Amino acid sequence: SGGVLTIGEGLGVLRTRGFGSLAHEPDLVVGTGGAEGNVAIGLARLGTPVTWLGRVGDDGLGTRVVRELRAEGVAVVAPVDPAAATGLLIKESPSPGRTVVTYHRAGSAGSRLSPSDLEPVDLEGFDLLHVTGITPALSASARAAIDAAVDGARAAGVRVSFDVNHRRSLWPDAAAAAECYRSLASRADLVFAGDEEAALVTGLADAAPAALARAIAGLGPTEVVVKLGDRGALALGDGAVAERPAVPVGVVDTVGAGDAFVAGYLAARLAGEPVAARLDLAVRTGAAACTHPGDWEGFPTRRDLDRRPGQDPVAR
Ligand code: KDG
Repeated sequence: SGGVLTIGEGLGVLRTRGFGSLAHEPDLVVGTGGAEGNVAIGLARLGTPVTWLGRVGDDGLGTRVVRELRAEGVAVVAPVDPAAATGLLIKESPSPGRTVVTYHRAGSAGSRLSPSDLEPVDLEGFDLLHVTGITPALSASARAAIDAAVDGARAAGVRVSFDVNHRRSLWPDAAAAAECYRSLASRADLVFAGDEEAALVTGLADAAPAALARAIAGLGPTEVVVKLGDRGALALGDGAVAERPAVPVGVVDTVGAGDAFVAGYLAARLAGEPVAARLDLAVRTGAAACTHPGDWEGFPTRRDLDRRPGQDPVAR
C-alpha cells in the first residue's frame, strides 16, 4: 500500500530571529512551510509513507521547499511553474509564544495548481488522500484540483481526510469559506476542525465539542476530530467519543502544531490503532511542534516519542 497523498502549496517562511516586528527586527531566519507539507513531514518522521504534490516556482525558495520535503523522506511531485514565484509567509514574534503571520502568496506558483497537475499520480496507489481548506481558497483552478483529487479518490475507494484549516484572509467572506468546507466535509471520511472552525462549518455558535463533532458527522464523514489547542482534543469514531487533554509544554510557536497533530492522528490510523490511540499520538506530536519556532522542525520521530518525559524531545 502507498500510504498518504497530500496536496497543497509549499511556501518559503521568513521569521524574525528575535522578538519584535519586521518594522525593526534586522535578522530573519529562512525556512519552509505550508500546512500539507508540514503534515507530510510529520508523517514521514513517524515512518508513514507519504507523497506531497504541489506547484513551485522556478526559484531558490521552490527548490528549497522540495529539498526539505525530500530530505525528510517525503516523496515529492512538484511541477515547476516558470511564470510565477514560490509564495512566502512571514512570521513576526511580538512576544514569547505569540506569532503574527503575513502572506505574500497572491498569484504564487502554488496558487496556480490545476487539475492537470494531478496527472502524474495514481490515486489508486494510496491508502488515504489528505487535503485542507487552504488550497481551495488559493484560486479557482486550485479548488478544481482539490475537487478532482477528492472525487477521484472516492471513485478509487481511497479514504479522504480533510482538515478545515480556516485562513480568514484567504477568503472573500466567511460564508464562501463555510460553503466550500461543507462541500469537502460531505465527501470526506475523516474531518479535522478546531472548535471555532467547527462552529463555522455547522453554524452552531455555542455548541460543546461533542455536539460540533456530531453535527459535522451529520454531513457525511464517519470520523470527526475537534482540535481544542491547549484544551486537548475530542474524536468521534468507531461509534464512540474519545477525549484527550493536551500534553503541557513550554510554547515557543503554535504555528504548525495543528499539522503535527493531524500527522500523529493519521499515522496511528494507518497503523490500525483505535481512535483513543490516534488521539493519544496526535496530542503528543502536536505538543512537540510547539517547542520550536519553525513550522515543522519540532515534529517528533518515533525515537523522540520513546524518550522519557523531561528528556528534550527535539534535540537532534
Ligand atoms: O499550519 C501551518 C500553516 O498555516 C503554515 O505553514 C502556512 O499553509 C500555511 C497557511 O496557508 O497558513
